[in-house]
Amino acid sequence: MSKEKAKTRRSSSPTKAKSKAETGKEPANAGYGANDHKSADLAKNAEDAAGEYLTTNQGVRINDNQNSLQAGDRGPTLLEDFILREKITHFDHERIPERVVHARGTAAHGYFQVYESMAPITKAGFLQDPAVRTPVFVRFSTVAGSRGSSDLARDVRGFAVKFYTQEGNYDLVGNNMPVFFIQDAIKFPDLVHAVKPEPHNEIPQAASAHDTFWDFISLMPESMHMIMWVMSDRAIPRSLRMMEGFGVHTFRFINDRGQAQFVKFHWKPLLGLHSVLWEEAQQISGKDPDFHRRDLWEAIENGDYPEWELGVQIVAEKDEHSFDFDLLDPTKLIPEEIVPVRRIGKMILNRNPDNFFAETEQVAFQTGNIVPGIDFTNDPLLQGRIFSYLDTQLLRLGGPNFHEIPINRPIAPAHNNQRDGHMRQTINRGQTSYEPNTLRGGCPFQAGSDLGGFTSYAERIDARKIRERSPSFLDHFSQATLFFNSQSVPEQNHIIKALRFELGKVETPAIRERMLFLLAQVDKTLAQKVAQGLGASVPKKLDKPMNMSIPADVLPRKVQPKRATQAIDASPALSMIDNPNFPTETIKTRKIAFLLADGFDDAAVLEVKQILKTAGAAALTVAPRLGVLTGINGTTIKADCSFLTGSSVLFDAVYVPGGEASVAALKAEPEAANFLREAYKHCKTLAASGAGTDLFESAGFVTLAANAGARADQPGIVTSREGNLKILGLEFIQAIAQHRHWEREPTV
Ligand code: HDE
Repeated sequence: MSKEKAKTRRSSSPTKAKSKAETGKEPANAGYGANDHKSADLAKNAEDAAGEYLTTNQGVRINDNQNSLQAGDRGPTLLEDFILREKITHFDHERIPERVVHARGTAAHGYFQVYESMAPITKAGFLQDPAVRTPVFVRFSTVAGSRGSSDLARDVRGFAVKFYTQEGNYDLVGNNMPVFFIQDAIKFPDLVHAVKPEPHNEIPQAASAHDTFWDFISLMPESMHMIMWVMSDRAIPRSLRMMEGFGVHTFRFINDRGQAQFVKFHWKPLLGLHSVLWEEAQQISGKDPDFHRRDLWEAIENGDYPEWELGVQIVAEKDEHSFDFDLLDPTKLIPEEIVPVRRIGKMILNRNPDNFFAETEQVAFQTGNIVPGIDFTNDPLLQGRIFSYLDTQLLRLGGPNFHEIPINRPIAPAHNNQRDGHMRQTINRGQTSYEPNTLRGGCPFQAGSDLGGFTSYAERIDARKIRERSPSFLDHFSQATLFFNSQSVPEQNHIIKALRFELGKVETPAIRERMLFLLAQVDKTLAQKVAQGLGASVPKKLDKPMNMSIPADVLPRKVQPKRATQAIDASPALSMIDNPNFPTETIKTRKIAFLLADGFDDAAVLEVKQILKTAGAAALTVAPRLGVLTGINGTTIKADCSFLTGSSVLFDAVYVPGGEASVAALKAEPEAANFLREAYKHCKTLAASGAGTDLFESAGFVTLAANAGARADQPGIVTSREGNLKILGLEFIQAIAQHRHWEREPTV
C-alpha cells in the first residue's frame, strides 16, 4: 500500500461502536447490573476502544502506528520517537512474576446468597439476610504447573473465593480436597520445591511423577492421607464446575454475643462430582490444554451458570477434643457421617472477566482477609498462610498498594493512615496521617465491636514457647485408610494405577521402596498391587528411619506415627461414585458427539438432538470433514469439528445416527471407529440408531447381531435399529446421567 493510501485510511473517521441490535451480542460490560456492587465498581476502570481514536498513554492521538520515526527513507530510528519508545517500553514491562504456586488458573464473577440468617452462630454480615447478594470473584487453579501448563495435570485444584461484603473483603482460599500434605507451614517451601520441576533441568512440567516429589513424600508420613486424594480421580476433574471445594482448616464462627463455634467450609457443586480417566487426562492435555478454562468460559457464555452450595460443619467449642484426631490438624477431615454438612447458601458464577490479566491474574487472595463473625484457629498451616499470602502479593504485584487494583479493592470504603508506596492511586486529603490526632478530630476513628470493629476471638492461651509437633497430630495413616476403604472398586483401582504410574516414573529404587512401605501402613493389598505393577515387593521394615533426613538429635521421639481407633470404617461421602450427597444425576451441560457424514437420517439427528437439548445437554457434530453436511431429506448441519480437530476425550458420550450413506462414509474413515473404540474404552455411553448400529459392530467392540433391532445388552450401549427415537433418546439420557459405566472397565 502506498504511503498516500495508508494515510487516507488512517485518518478516516473511526467507526461507531456497534449496538447489541447490530451485533446480536451484549455490549462489553453489559453484565454490570445495578444490584452487583462489585461489577459496578469495576466498571469505573473499564476501557473500551470501540469507536475511539488510537492514542498514546498520554492521550495524544497517533497518526501512524506502522512506521517508527527515522532519519530519511533508509536511515536510523530517532531517539525522539516518544511514540515508539512508550510502546516498546510498556511492552517490555508487560509481565509480572507468576504465582509461586497456583500459577495456572481461571476465574469468574458471580454472587453468593445465604438461605436463612445464620445470626445464632455468626455475626458475619453477608450471612444474615437471604435478600442480600454478595458479589464474589472465584479463581480455580492447579498447583504445580506454570501459567501456560495444561489444565488436566494430576493435581489439587485451588478454589479461591473473594466475597466483596459490605463489611470488607472475605477470602475463602480453599482447594478441591479437604486435607493437605503437611501439618506445619514451615514445610511448605520444601513441599513445593519437591513437586516443582527439578532444579537442575526444569523437568517435568506440571507433574508430580518424578523423584524429588516422591523422595519428599516418602519421608513425610503425614502426607499419606492427602496422597490418597491426589492419586484418586478427584485430581483429574471432568470440569471445574463438577468438583467440591473445601476450606481445609478449621475456622471459627463468632456470633454477636461473642460465642464461638468451630466451622469447616465445603462447596457442593450442583452438577455433581465427576472426573475423567488418567488416560483421557493425558490425551486432553495434548488435544485441548485449556479444557477446564474453556469449559468454564463457555458454560458462562451459554448462560449455564455453575452453582455451588456453601456447606458448614459446626462443632461446639466444648466438643473440641471429642474426635479421634485433632481439629487443628489439616491432614484430617471430619467425616460427614459424624458431623453432617449443613448447606447454608448458594454461589452462582454468571459473568466471565473482561480481561484475564487485570482480573484473573491480578486478583490477590489472602487467608488473612476475614470479616467480623469469622476467625482463625491455631492450625499451624493456617497460621503460616496468614503471613504468606500478604507477603507474596507484595512481590508479585510490586508493592503495598495492590489492594487498590480494581479487582482487589473492597466495596466497603477503606479509611486509614497508610500512605504512599509504589503506584499509589488514592489521593488522601487532609493534614494528618497518624492516630491519635486532634487536627482531624481524631479521624478516622476506631470502631467499637458494636459498630462493626473487628475484634479477635479471645482464645485462652497458656503455653510454653516450643518447636514441637503436638502428640495429637501423630496419627498419619488412619484417615488415609478410611479414604481408601470408602472408595468403590473402580476408584480403588484408579488409585492403584495412579500410584503405579507416578512411582513408575521414579528412577531411584530406594524411594519406591520407602513409598511401598508407607502404602502398606495404609492398606496392605493396595501396597501389594502397586508393588506388582512396579515389579517390586513391599518391604517388611526399612533399614533407616522414615524421617532419616532429619538429624537424630533434632528428631523428637514423638514423631513416630501411631494409629488411633476410628469411629467409622468407611465414609460414603468420600467416594465420587454413588456419593449420597449427589443423588440426582443430571446431564446438564454435557457434550455429546454426533458422528455424521452426508446422507444422515434427518429425523434420527434432529429428534435425538432435541431430546438431549431439553435435558440440558449439547449435541456437537463430528464429521470426516468440516463444512456443511446434508441429510437424506435435505437438512443441513454445520460440522462443529472434524476427526482431526475433535476427539472422543473431549466429549461425554457419542451417538451415531442412521443414514446408509452417512454410515458408509464413517466406515471408510478409520478415525470414526477409533473415536468409538476410545469412548468405549473410557466407559462412556454410546448410542446408535438405524444403520448407525452397523458401525458399532464394525468397530468391533460389541456384537449386536444377536439382538439386532433391539437394545444391546451392555450397560451404556443404547441402540435401536428400527426403533423409536424417543425411547432411544430417553435411554440415552439415563445412561449418560450415570457418567461412566465402570462395569465395562475390567473388560477393556
Ligand atoms: Fe496456598 N499459596 N499456601 N494453600 N493457595 C498461594 O498465594 C501457602 C495452602 C491456595 O487463585 C500463594 O497469591 C502456604 C492450602 C490457593 O490466587 C502463596 C501454605 C490451601 C491459592 C501460598 C499454603 C491453599 C494459593 C501463591 C502452607 C488450601 C491460589 C500465590 C502454609 C486450603 C489463590 C498467592 C489464587 C496460593 C502459600 C497451603 C490454597 C505462596 C505458605 C492448605 C487456592 O502465598
